[in-house]
Amino acid sequence: MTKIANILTATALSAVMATAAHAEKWDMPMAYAASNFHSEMGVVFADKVRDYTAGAIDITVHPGGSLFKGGEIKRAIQTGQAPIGERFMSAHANEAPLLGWDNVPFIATSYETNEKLWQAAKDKVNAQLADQNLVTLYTCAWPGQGFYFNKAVASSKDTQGVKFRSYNTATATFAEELGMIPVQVEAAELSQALATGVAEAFISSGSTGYDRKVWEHLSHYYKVNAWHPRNYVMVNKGIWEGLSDDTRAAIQKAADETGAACAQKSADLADWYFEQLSANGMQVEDASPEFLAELERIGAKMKDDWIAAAGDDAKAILDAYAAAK
Ligand code: PCA
Repeated sequence: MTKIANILTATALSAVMATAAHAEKWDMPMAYAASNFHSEMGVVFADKVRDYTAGAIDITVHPGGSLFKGGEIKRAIQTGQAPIGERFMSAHANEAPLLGWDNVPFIATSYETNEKLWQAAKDKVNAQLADQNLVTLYTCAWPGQGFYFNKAVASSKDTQGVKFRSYNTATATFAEELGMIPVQVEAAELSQALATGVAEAFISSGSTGYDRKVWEHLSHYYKVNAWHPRNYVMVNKGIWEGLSDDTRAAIQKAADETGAACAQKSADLADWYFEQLSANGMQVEDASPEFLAELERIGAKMKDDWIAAAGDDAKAILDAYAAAK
């Protein structure tokens, strides 16, 4: 009995070792907190990939900017320092304006319209990323974006001179138009920036405010739903093309399923995050009509700026979106 058990164990072990010998180990840097839904979905994706490729691709997720900082992740993948990773797409609009497609204020203010906008933008965005040696596997929207402050704000009269944490060029523009002083800070460093007074306001979803426990420093959240920016999981194009057709199909299946689950999770959590901000003492309110009207005026200017920067492709995306709406 023992002998048979030993033989079985040995057989099982050599099977595991044979798989392991062929397994490719992939490190996957991600920028946001381990407990954030994007990062949790990264782990779901890694598990599915391991499963669907029968262990051939073994992904280890590194959340919170622990392997590469948020701002370094895309370059790390382009250059093959990491085969795969996740990043906030519109953070790259400064180098490729088209990648700011999801950051144009008041164009797509719900998950449904954001998905329509993505369908209109997808081919052009993916072509742009392919030029940069990247292949997108899935994207996932954040909840709607609104403003965090350390005081009540009714209009731009209250925002003059406020130090504002931005996460890309569009949010820096937004801040400047409101008389604020932008400073770019990664979500991973946000609590520290607020604690040290480097920043005293920012725009984001309820998700990042919750992750970073911003009620320790700030008092008000104004719902605006200005846009739903997306994170995307991307793979180095050369590495992707070096895989067998079967492996690529297995990874893409994992990506499609994870993208859908992540979208659902984001929508499910959106209001829950607001409840947590309130429960921790923040005032969570709709922006006043006066403030909103100002934001919409600024938004219209930002849309024109985006079209000017991204050119005909931007126009084509907005036209296709308008036709689909
Ligand atoms: N949270 C991220 C990006 C968008 C969001 O909701 C952040 O603030 O960095």
